[in-house]
Amino acid sequence: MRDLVATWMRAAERIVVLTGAGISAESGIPVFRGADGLWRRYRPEELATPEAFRERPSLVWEWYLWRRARIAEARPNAGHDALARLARRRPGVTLLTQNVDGLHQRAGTERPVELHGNLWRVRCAAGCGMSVLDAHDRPPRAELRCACGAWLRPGVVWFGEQLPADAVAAAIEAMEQANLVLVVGTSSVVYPVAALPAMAARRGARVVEVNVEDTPLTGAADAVLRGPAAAVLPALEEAL
Ligand code: BJW
Repeated sequence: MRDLVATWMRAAERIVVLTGAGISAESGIPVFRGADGLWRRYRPEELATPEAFRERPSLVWEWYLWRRARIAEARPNAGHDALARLARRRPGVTLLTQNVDGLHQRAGTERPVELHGNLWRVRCAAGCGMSVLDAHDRPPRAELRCACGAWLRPGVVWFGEQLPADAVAAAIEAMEQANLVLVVGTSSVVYPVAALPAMAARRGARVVEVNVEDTPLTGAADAVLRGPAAAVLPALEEAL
């Protein structure tokens, strides 16, 4: 199966890679869903909402600062590295990510399209326009209040919020032009991102899933590479 996918990739002029939390799993970053997805007794779905932040901003910040600390200690893994090399070697590769951890950038991928924001960004929760990217090598900002007095919030997309319009536009354009879509380490249950591969498939693109288990996308994929991204992606690169 891997050699067949490599053949498709060699022939594809435009490749879109769509990643989710699974690609960072082997860097030690917990995924959202499943047994490892819990933080204390909360499910991510209970914390990643504007309502949770309105009701308990300190608790939500505590979760994000805990995640920042884990991510700061983590390193990009062989899967991130393989994708960064792929994008450097092949001009027609676009990397879309749902991840907010910044590990693709740290692996050397320039400007991945961040569909759910970035956890190192903070912005004013009241929308005064303040938005800043904290440095990765410094401790997270202790001051969680904006100069206007409102709370600062993580610059990520919570349930019920719109995705950044420029990222969505870039993702749709890439999907419309793709010959092949590689969907890596996502449960494919969170919309609108979960609908993107089908958009490319309708226009004739091949869809390849890389995951350790079945997802709602699996049945519709043209090929499935079963296994951890940090092993599957370097092996695929070798076969190219
Ligand atoms: C490995 C591995 C290894 C493990 N190697 N693989 C249509 C239908 C139904 C519902 C909706 C719909 N449209 C919108 C909705 C509502 C909602 C939604 O989708 N709900 C569903 C859950 C039912 N969507 C939204 O609310 C979105 N907004 C929106 O649609 O706005 C519309 C609007 C219009 C007008 C006005 C206002 C609004 C926003 C969604 C935002 C999602 N945010 C989060 C949090 C981000 C910040 C943060 O990080 O804290 O994004 S939730 C969380 O899920 C995070 C992720 O990016 C996202 C996806 O998760 P992901 O990456 O797939 O991770 P997991 O854990 O689910 O899966 C990991 C996978 O890896 C698994 O498959 C493992 O097997 C695999 N794996 N190890 C390879 N080593």
